Amino acid sequence: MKKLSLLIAGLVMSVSVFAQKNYLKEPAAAKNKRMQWWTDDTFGMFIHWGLYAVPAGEYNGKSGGAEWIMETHNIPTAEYEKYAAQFDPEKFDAKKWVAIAKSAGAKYIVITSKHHDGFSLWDSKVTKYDIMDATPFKRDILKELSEACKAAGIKFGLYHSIMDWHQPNANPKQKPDVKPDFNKYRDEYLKPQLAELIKKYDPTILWFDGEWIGEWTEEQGKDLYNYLRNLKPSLIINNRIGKARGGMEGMNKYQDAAGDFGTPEQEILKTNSQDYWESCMTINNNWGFAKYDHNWKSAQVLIDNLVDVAAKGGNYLLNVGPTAEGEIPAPSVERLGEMGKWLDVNKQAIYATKGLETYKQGDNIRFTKSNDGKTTYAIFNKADNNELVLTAVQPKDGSKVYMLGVNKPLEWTKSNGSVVVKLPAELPCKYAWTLKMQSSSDAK
Ligand code: H79
Repeated sequence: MKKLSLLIAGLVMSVSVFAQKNYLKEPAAAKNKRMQWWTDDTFGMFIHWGLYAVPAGEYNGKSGGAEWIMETHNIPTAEYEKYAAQFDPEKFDAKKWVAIAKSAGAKYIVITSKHHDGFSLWDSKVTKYDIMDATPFKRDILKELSEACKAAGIKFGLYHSIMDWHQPNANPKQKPDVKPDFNKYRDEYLKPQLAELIKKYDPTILWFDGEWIGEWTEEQGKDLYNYLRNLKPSLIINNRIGKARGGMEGMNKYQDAAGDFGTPEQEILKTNSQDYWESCMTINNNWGFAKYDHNWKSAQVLIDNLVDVAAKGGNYLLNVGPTAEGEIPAPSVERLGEMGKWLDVNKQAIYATKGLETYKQGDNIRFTKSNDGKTTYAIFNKADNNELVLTAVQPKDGSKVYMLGVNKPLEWTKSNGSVVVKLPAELPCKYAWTLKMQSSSDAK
């Protein structure tokens, strides 16, 4: 009898092991297909929101930190937990946030389900340290946002921190008298939370962070990657699920790493890359809301960045840090609005395009190409004498050259290897302009 039950148990185990697919061996063609929407979408909105919005970068009269404030000011857990009782964002309106993203031209959203502080923005069954049990707000933020995204045709993604300052088993500092058991945290907390998130909110992207802690290994990252893809095969997962990124530059420093894309943080790759990558950046200096931080990048800089990223073949994930009242700060909304207006005119040159090997000419011109390769776009933010001189990439002989947003084709001439395009007297937008032409055969 004992033997028989052992045999059955063995059989069940091998069947379930057998049913687990190894997604680390995914063929390139399958990966490319899975990544297609993400590459085509190019522009996403990152949202850092949690209890840290309450102190908003100030503790005991001292400024500093934002989403890292617990660490920056060494706030004891019992003290930090009290912010939960004050988290009551009455102005939170998921539809409004999604409308802001949409009118900015962002095609996907990535929001912090849990940042390093360990607080969960959804109704999690494995903890009371979440929006339903610990705050007076008692509304499931991820549920409202995921539904608003679905209704608006915006893809929904989640940022999730591996590092957790609140879980005693994950943080040696948390309770000095308790010996942390990281594997227990991983198996009984982290993984069940991620399974909950996939089941309840159907995210398209999982964006990990806080992977640099000593307890986490590439091996565990690979296991987690397979576990998650088996739960939802179409998931797109960043490279911070493992240990492969080389510092803030974000690209993998070794082959066969877990994860689908590189994650440069607060910087853009120096050149075009054929690997999948996404540059994440803040609009001011901080990710979470910080009341002292007024260092807003201009719309010009944000649009230049988006163009630069697209020309180098990447994605741009631009962050907002909403307030404890539930609002995206007005300076962010304004700039996102400018980006949206610009994209309305120039979207063809950004979405569903690829970067070129020759992705630039000087500082002021960037090139992209339609996915089918037939159309080349030259995007420029400065031109002298009402003309643009193209040397690095040129139109095919006989091609018409248009400016996006202008109906009539532009006059152009070619002499001594230079193409000179006469620009229209009236420009269709601010910040930067796009010339559209048929690709010449040497535009790689
Ligand atoms: O969520 C936002 C920030 O809170 C988080 N990432 C973005 C998306 C972030 N965490 N830390 N940092 C940013 C900066 C930390 C850098 C370091 Fe390191 C961690 C220095 C040493 C350990 C980076 C990771 C460089 C080496 C490992």
